[in-house]
Amino acid sequence: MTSSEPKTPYYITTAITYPNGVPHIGHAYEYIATDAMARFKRLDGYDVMFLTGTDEHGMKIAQTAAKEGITPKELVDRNTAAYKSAHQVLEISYDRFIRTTDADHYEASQAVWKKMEEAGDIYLGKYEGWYSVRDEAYYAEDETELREDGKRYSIQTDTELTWTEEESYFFRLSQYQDKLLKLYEEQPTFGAPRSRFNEVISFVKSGLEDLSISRTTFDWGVPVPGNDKHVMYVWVDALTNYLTGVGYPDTEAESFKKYWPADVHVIGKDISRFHAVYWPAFLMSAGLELPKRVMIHGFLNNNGVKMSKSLGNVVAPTDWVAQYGLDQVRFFLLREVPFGADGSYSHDAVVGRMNADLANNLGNLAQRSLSMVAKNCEGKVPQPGTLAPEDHELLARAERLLEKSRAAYEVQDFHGSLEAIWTVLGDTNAYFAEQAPWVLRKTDVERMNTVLYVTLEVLRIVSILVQPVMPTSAGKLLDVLGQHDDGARDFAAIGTALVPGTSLPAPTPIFPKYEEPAAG
Ligand code: ME8
Repeated sequence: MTSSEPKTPYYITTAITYPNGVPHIGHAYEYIATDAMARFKRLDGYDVMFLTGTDEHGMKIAQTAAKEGITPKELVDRNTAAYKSAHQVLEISYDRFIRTTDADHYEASQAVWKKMEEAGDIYLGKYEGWYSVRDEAYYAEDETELREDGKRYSIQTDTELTWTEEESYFFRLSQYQDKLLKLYEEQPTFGAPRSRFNEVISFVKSGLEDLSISRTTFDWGVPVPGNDKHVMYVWVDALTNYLTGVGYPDTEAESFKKYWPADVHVIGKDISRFHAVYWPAFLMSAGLELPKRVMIHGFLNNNGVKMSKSLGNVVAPTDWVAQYGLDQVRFFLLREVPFGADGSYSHDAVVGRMNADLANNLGNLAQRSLSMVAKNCEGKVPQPGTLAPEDHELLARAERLLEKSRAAYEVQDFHGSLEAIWTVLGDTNAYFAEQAPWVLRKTDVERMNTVLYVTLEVLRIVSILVQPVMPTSAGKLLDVLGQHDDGARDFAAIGTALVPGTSLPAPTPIFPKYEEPAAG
């Protein structure tokens, strides 16, 4: 792509987190994956807009604040600061951090509401059900039980329920069943991975009821236009963040025209229904284009056990970064688990990846080859002789990694891209051992130069391609390979080659082995 051509826009989002607690490794997983995707597209020449943020309204926030004896605004100000600082520690390269309490977001949410109302999809009705005052939540009949005292209780929270009828606005979701099924048929990759998307499709096929979209029992939310007694159901306002982030309701704004519809919403499996059912229905109703893809990732568990405060096994991402290093954590999370699947983490699994994949296969190869260049080639990229078939073969395999990674990232298969890269690193380690340049040093200097050149070339391509996952370490590797941030690190540079004679800085080890701290 030449610089005169406009870049292709690419709009990617994370879910916006509820700031009623502090960030854990599951949130970090989603941020890091989305960040890797955004960085990949930037390096591949796209004009990327990356949105993340916090979902600050709703009953949960209001309740947590009440428990702590502070206002909801005080609570979200405090906790959102913790999320922002986690983003900083994790080097999340977002373009905007949206808070749903931002003024422009109120405007966007009310505009979407009005559009849905104009379309005839919103009506005032009555919400009836078993209501827990303590939980401020309704429960379905099968979530309740009648006990010996003649009263009904929530099975989940053990709270007493009363039959309640509340005025509520409804969205005519029932009218969207056929339209949604048509969407899923016409765009089979609207939701991914397929197994998770199939669950959504079955849910829609089983029939849709109209959705209650306002509340009157608390006021921490976006007021419903024209009726201040109601605030919007938090999901209506939360989903709208994706529009606010690019300038809605100003549909003529440059950012809106450029970036909407979003290329991909990255979310976890617990919120697929909101994103793949309610959200497209709201957008169809408001006459707006639909996102191209909803990528549903799995959940991370601690040693196979669900993270929970009561078990005390919740990992703070900042603790992990302090213990293992940021790029090590980023690499582990994206390499270990295929993105759509559930995954487990443990100390041993992280250390295994750090020592085998990073310290040995990549770090050690770089250190050994660059030290030889420093000692035997005056610290300059050596001049290769005629390439042997095995040299051509290895270089071709490394060059093919760009296409393989593009195909993998297109479907958020970070694991697949890294696996392919590490396979080539394995081949390169075997090549290095077989060619034994330290022996050639005495027998055939030209061949030694060729072997070192080919090895550095593979390292250059690999370093360029792992930048989205490990920005700092890949940058250091590119530094010691003499590749500066002047275009030489972009994917377009993969088709170029190291220039023999280029002076290289003294090599420094980049991926240390993890050593267990001494006991006691
Ligand atoms: O759902 N492993 O916010 P949230 C992996 N505000 N991902 C996890 C996880 C785990 N153990 N736990 C949570 C909300 N997540 C709404 C979103 S979007 C318009 C509104 C993921 O703070 C979860 O699936 O509960 C979601 O994608 C994100 O973290 C935020 O979760």
